[in-house]
Amino acid sequence: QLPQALQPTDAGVSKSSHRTGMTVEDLKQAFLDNLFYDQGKFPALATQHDYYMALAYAVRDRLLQRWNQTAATYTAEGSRTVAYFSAEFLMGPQLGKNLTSLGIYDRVRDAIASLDLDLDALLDEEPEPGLGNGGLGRLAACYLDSLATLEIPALGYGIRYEFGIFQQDLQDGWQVEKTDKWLRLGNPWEIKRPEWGVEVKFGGHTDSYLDQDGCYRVRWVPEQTVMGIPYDTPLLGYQTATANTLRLWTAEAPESFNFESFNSGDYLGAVYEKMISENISKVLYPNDDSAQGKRLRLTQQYFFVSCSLRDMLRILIGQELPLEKFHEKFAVQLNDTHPAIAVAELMRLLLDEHHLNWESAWSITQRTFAYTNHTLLPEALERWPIDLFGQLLPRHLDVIYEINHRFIDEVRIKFPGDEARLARLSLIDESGERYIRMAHLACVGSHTINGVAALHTELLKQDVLQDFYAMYPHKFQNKTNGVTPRRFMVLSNAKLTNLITEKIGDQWVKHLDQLQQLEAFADDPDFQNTWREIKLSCKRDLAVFIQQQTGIVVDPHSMFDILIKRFHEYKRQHLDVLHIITLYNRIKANPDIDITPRTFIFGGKAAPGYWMAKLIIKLINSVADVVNRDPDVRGRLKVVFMKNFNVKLAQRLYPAADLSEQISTAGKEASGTGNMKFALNGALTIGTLDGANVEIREQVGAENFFLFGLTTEQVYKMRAEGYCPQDYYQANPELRLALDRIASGFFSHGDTEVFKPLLDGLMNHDPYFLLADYQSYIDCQKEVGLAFKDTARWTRMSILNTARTGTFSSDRAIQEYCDDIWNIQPVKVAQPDDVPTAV
Ligand code: TH1
Repeated sequence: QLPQALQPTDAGVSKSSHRTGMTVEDLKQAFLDNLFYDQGKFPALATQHDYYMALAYAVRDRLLQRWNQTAATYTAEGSRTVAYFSAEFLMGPQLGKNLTSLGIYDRVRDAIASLDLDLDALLDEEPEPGLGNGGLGRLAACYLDSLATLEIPALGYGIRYEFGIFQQDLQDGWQVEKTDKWLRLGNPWEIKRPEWGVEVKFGGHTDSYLDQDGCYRVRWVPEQTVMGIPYDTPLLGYQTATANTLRLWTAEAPESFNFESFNSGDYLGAVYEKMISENISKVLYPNDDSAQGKRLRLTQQYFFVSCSLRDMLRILIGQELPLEKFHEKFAVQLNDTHPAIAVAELMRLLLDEHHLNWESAWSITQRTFAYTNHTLLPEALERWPIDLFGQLLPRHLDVIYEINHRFIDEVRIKFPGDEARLARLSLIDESGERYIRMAHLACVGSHTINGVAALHTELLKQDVLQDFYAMYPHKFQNKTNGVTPRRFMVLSNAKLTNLITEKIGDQWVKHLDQLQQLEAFADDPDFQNTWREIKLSCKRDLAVFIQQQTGIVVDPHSMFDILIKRFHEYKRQHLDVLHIITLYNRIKANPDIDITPRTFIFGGKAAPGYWMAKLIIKLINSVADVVNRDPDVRGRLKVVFMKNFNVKLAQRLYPAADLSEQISTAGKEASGTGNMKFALNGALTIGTLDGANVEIREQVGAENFFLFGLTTEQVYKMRAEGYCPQDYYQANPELRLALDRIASGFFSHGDTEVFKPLLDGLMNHDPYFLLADYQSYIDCQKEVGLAFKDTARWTRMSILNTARTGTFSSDRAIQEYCDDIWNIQPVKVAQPDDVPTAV
């Protein structure tokens, strides 16, 4: 029951007019009013973008009604809340998503059509909010969707980067980066909340003093202050009234900034400081699965974590709850170690600013945080040089030393006399230059540590975190990743969505396990036909788009064989290239050879400083140029590189895929989530036993999955025994021919230098075992080609993939986090219609 002061939330607000109404007429009127009053335009002057903005604001009004209702409910009930801390949120465009959540997609299409406008064109106007690199950021976005849909009170906390992930362009087949000016034309989904701005301090030194009670205390005397200003975006659950919040922080200079230098005539000095402050939230670091030991990166991490914890304290205190209840009010999830500094910051806030003793502060801290690890790659493990850390956060360095001191004592008791173990577990790496190990801070400061797929969690326990597993076995859990079917099916694949709903009703959208009911139709010829027609129609749509974007004509009847993800050697895009070259060589040797026609589609960005990854992109484009033009190929092979892969483009690709390439070296990909999106859309997977592929194969059945390659154990063993890629090159004529063709300059206008670093790497080290896995991959691809020709069999396999991947819904994942880690229950928010109307 809401207290009087909060009831109703919309007292005095105009209702059931076009401001919040849901009829086609209401929506049309809202759109026209917004065009006039918000955009200041009338149709003769309006751009497509004006129309997009007018529609976005109309939709936002409907969101705000639910958002206010949600906020009032949570406040009145003092609800326990999840705070998801992440340096990345790869949200994707919001307009279509919100139309789906509100259930007004078709009505809005009609309203827009009645004005002779095209909804698809307006949807296309929305710039992608690319505030993430890849899987990790997109996972955070899927989880926020599931939290709202499951009616769990939640806040996403992160950084409002002015420039998100760079835009990828191609010049002569090479990647070139352009800055991402996503905010240039304004962002209609966010609301700035300057009244909730907080101060964040950096630098300086610490000193000790005696307080009034004669207690010895430490105080931080910082050197620099910046303001964190929150921008809120409402996130509506799928056909619920729950609208949670994504709260992203922007850095600004404090209001009183450098008054002295200003008054002393140093105007430029003052402006310089303002500029420095604003740099903090300027740009997303464009590295996926690797750490950047830069001062600005640590500054970003501390900035958003400090802002968020202070914001949570404000909420706690606003609800008149004591500090001792912090962990009861909030469950904080650390999305990798990027926000792990939160452990030290919460300690500092509780100790220095709220004067709790160490034991109480530590107990609250440990009961607040849980840590998700997303990678086994050593280059991704974050470590900060002690000097850098101490300059920026001197007080936190003290706190970390004290945490470490107490932790090491604990280890000593559990493992007496084991000095080597102490060194391995220490929060400080002292093997050379001294570093702070952020994963260790996260492990010690959290009550739960989880991996993101079954295999990944096992490898964490045996390998990267084995000493922590020995110390705290009870802390370890697996939480296999999931993806939201709302965006990656309902919004992006309307045709398949409608077919499924016709067959099994509409409850599967929130209970994805119900897709199992499709199994009954897997062999039904009529259903198979419709299923195939839909896939073909999605492929036709993509073919049109490919031609618009690249000029390349592709055959929708060919197999669409798709590899889309960030470029990384461990993901082995170049293994796919070796397959293409092998097929091409076979055609050249025997032009009439019978092969299954394929369209190879690639997409993905390389980190700007990752030279080898950029070279692989160049290789794909070079091979594409030759293969696509060669008349001998007779269109049987096409190679397409779609530039600037992002959520928007992803939504066009998954529905049109026949084959999903998941070909990382076993033991390297923590989970993968693209693999789930493909399978859900009825693509078959060719993959290694890596990450969530293992569980996907278990679910869909081995006979509906194309498995190849070494297992993790075999990879480890081979590495230990000394792997010699040359042996494979010598022993395998087709492999040799493929590599020799690249080396000869065949794909590079005679240039024998350009791909040399790539080839030398493969021949001499091949740390990702491409040559070892080559033949197994080629053989498996042959099976794929044969299976595709048997359309009834392929269709059955496709249907079964969709039917059996319900468990990879992010709803399942989030429910597990709620039950096993956060201990949190849903809170019902009343639908607007149920809300008593204001008098
Ligand atoms: C990815 C993992 O590589 C991927 O396997 C997993 O599915 C995904 O996270 C979601 O769990 C990672 N992305 C990053 C990005 C950075 C650092 C580490 C990882 S792990 C910047």
